[in-house]
Amino acid sequence: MKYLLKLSLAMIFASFLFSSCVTTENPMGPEEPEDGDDDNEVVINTPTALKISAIIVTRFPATKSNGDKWDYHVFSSSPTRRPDIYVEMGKNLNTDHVYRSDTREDVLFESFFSKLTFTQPAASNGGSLAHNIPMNTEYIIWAYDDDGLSADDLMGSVQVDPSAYYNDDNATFVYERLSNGELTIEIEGRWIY
Ligand SMILES: [Ca+2]
Ligand SMILES: [Ca+2]
Repeated sequence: MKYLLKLSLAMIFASFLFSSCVTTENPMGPEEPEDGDDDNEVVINTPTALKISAIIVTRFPATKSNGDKWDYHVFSSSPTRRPDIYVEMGKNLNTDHVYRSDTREDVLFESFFSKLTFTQPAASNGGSLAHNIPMNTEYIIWAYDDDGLSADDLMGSVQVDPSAYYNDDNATFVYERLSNGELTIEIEGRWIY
């Protein structure tokens, strides 16, 4: 009886040693690759910024809000009455703009597919594209009619909100159509991760 008790105690002790050996070995040992599971896991990346490379005007109001053509000319049919369009981008009207485009004179959209694509600055101090807009930051793009010596006419504006465009899909390219009233502006760019 005493012998059996000793034997069973010894076996319990041995199995305890064995199990403690097994449990302490795994965390110390090298990580074994798990087959299958890792291959199916999709890691959703979060962009740090939206890099805008082009601003494209696809629609603009035909007249000022009072019904007048954008520019005055003694002859009502003169093509110079059409707007001379440029765009600006910034956080708000009162801070420095990160981009001011060149101007397209006396713009007429010939068809539904007509558009103005802006990528170049007006001058060396006009900022530049591409420009990174950090996530959780909202920018505004204004469209103006360039009136030279007098104050330019504001044609409209749209808001750019990168966080609203990302769909947790690890996308590379961004193409968004932004509308406000009769102004439609499309932005082209890519996500920065
Ligand atoms: Ca004007
Ligand atoms: Ca004009």
